[in-house]
Amino acid sequence: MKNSSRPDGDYPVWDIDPYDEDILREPRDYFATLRELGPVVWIEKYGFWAIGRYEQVRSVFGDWKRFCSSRGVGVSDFKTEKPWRPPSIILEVDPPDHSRTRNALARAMSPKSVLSLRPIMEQVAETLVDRLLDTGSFDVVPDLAEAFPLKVFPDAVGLDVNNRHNLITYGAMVFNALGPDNRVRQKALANATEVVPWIIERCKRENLTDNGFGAAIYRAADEGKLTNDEAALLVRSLLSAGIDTTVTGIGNAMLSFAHHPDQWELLKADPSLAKQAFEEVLRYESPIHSFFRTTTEDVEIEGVDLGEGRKISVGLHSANLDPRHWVDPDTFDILRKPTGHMALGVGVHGCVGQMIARLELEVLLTALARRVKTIEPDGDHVWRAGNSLRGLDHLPVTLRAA
Ligand code: OVV
Repeated sequence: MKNSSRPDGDYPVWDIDPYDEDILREPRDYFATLRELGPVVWIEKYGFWAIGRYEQVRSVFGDWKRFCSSRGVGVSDFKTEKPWRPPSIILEVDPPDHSRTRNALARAMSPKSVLSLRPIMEQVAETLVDRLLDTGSFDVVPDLAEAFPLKVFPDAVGLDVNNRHNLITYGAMVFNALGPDNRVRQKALANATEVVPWIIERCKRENLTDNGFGAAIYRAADEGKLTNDEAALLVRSLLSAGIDTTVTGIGNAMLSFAHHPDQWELLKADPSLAKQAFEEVLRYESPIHSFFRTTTEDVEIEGVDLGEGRKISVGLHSANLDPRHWVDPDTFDILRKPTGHMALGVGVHGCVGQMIARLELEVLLTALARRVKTIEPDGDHVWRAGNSLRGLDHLPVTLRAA
C-alpha cells in the first residue's frame, strides 16, 4: 500500500489489527477503545486513520468534497491500486458525476413503487412466519434472515431466477472486498469466477422482468438519462447492496429480540412499534461496521492534520454506540427513537435503498409480533467475521406461537 507512512503531528497511534477476525466478530471493545483514544487515531498496521466518535463520523460523511468516495470506500486506494471489479457508478464516485446516477436510481426506486410492494411483502412474511412456527426450532440465518429478502428483493428488481443464493455470495464478495487482503477477503473473492458472470447476466435488460426496479432503471436509459451500460451497472448496484444488508438487518433484529425478551413483550403489545424498533436495531446492532473515505486535500480533524490522499475508516457502528451522543448506548430500547443514527449513512451517499430495507423489516417484524409469543435462543449464536458487514453465521432459536 502506498502513501501509508505516518504523517507528522501529535495524535494517538494504535498498534492493533481492526481486521483481526475476533474483532470483526465482536467489534464493540475495539470501537470503545478507538473512541477513547481520540477523535482520530492512526492505525499503524495498515497506514490509515480511524474515527469512531459520532460527531466526527457524521461530519466526515457530510463532506463529500474533502472526504471522497471516488478513490474507493474500502482500504484500497483506487488511485494507486486496481479495483477488483469495475467501480460502482453510484457508490464509488463523487458529485457531480454521482448526482445523475443517484437521481436515476432514486427515481427508479420512487416512494410510490416501493410502497406498492407492501401487500406482496406482507403475504410472503405471513406465510414464512407461519411455516417457521410449525417448525418451531430453526436457524434464523438461512431460514428467515436469508429466506425473506431472497424472495422479495430479487422479485422486486425483476430477477426471474432460481439459484438466488448466488446473490448472497456476491454481496459477501462486494462487502468483504472493501477490507484489506486478509483471509476473509480472499475466501469471498474465491467465488468470483463462478458468480460474477452470473451477476453480469442478471443485469442485462433481456433478463429482467418489465415491471421491476431493473426495468425502471432501463427506462431512464430510454429517456436518455443513462447509457444502457450504466443501467446495467446500476442494476449491479442493487444486486450488490440490496441483499446481504437486509439479511444482516433481519438476523441482528432477531438476535436483539432473542436476547431482550422485555423488548419483545413491548413489540408484541403494540406491533405498530415495528418501524421504530428497527431503527433501534440499526443503531444497536448496525449491519455495516465501517466504510472508508479518502481525503482530497490537507484536512484537519480536531487539530490533527490528516494529509491529502489518506484513507479514513469511518466507524458507523461505533458512532451509534458513542456515549458522547447517546444516553445508555449499550441498552437496546425500542422506545428510544434513535433519530440521526449512522447505520444507513448520511449525506449524498446515504443509503438509496433505505425505504425498501425499512419496509422489509417493518413488514417482517409486524408479522412476527402478531404471531410469535416468545423467541428463545436455542444454543449459542455465531458471528461471522466480515470486512464491512457485522452479521451472524448462525442464530438457533425456538419460536412459540402466540
Ligand atoms: C457494498 C455496496 C454498497 C452500496 C452500493 C454498492 C455496493 C454498489 O455496488 O453500488
